[in-house]
Amino acid sequence: MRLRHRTILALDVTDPNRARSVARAVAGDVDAIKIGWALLLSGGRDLIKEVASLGYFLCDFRTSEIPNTTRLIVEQVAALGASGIITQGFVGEDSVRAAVEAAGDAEVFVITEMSHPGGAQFTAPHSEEIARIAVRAGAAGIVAPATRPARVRALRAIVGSRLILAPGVGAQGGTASEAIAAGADAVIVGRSIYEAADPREAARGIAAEIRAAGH
Ligand code: BMP
Repeated sequence: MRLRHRTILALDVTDPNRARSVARAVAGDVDAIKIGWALLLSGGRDLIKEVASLGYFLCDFRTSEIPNTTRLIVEQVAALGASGIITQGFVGEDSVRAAVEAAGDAEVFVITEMSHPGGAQFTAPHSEEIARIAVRAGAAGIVAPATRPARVRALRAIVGSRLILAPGVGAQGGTASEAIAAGADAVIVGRSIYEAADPREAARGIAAEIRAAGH
């Protein structure tokens, strides 16, 4: 992933026309567009392929499966044109390895500790172990919570130069500048961009906040 804006759009928009217009408006001001189940189910494969053609398509079907099922899903995701794939880490090293192997040229990002309050219940106590699994399995990076910058800092010490993508900015209470200062390479932002009156300006504002913080 080439990071110019250090901002990734989470396109959690279920109206296909709205998704299309937000993606087109914002594509030049973000480094990647993340798409998950909601848009696949509402818009179908053709819409996903259309959005994928706009730039770096980060596919977030976050497989939490046994290795064989992980492989089957990740092969389909790679065939959809994904440049990056998000997978769950709590499922264990064998499943993470299966995702990395099936991804081919696509980069794999492993979720360590989730950003919502519930993420502190089960994922947080194991996030450092999951980050070590991501490194050993050859993942391109991890996903870590912008809502807990201290945890991003701790996980950075484990993953070295691998990428850290941090969701939880805006609607979930985190800030882009704090996440980046703690060691994130980029932030993943959904509602604060796609619910804004002008999504492009909102995306630019986040990138500007990161630049202004001097990172
Ligand atoms: P929002 O900025 O609207 O809160 O969206 C955040 C996005 O990041 C959503 O797509 C969510 O599924 C994803 N995400 C997250 O919020 N926390 C995590 O720990 C991992 C995620 O992928």
